Amino acid sequence: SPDQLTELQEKLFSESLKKQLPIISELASFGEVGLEVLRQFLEQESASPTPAVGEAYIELYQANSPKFNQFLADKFPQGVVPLKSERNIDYSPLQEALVKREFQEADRLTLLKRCELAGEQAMQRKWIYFTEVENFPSTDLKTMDQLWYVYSQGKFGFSVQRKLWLSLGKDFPKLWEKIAWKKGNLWTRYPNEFIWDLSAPVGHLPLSNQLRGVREFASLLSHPAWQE
Ligand code: UYC
Repeated sequence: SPDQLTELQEKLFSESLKKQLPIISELASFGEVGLEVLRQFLEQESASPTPAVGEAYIELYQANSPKFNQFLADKFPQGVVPLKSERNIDYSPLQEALVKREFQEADRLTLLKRCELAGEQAMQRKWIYFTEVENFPSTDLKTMDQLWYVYSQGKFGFSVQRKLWLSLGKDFPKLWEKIAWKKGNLWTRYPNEFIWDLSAPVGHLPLSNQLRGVREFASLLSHPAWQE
């Protein structure tokens, strides 16, 4: 009913993130009128992309309506997260995979982009030295982190992993359990044992392979980007 719609609309603009997310999915289920509310929300809130803004974008994108697709193409051709890079790296494939909720592809691209950031040799070897991570520009790390965070209802991203790691006193074994990278003595096996959707524990994605030790990931979580 129109009353119900008005109530949802008011709530959407005033509530905390946790309460906004279910409202967004409810609005999307109303069809055209609900999507119109999400369109307005996106226009008004896009200056500060939050996971609620990301969720509204994804709902409009997935609605497959010519009208709203046109709106997105005109107003948000690159999504809601500014794709800033100091090394001229194109983050649009990552943004696209995340919007389509193709998390395994997004994870693969996130490793690829880290190799691109590290340079030619890392591109060849397909993994990264911790010393290379120290030289990553904050801008690029923040772009990747924000993409994951905004398009995952706030569940995924390096900064989410860092927060958990700090809350566990920088104890990696505890972190592995918490984000389901290890169960007891058993490493979670790539790729099939990882959870490639939003039912995963907070901080589960993106992955950092531990085959060559923890230093690369430790360097990533200690990067000055997260203290700015
Ligand atoms: N893998 O086990 N992983 C790979 C993870 C380990 C291994 C890729 C994460 C433990 C091998 C990704 C965990 C281990 C390969 C991840 C995990 C191990 C591989 C693809 C839990 C054995 C093939 C990208 C911590 C005991 C490597 C990449 C190759 C691949 C991620 C084995 C994203 C988070 C210690 C043998 N694993 N990895 O980096 O060179 O290759 O072909 O962490």
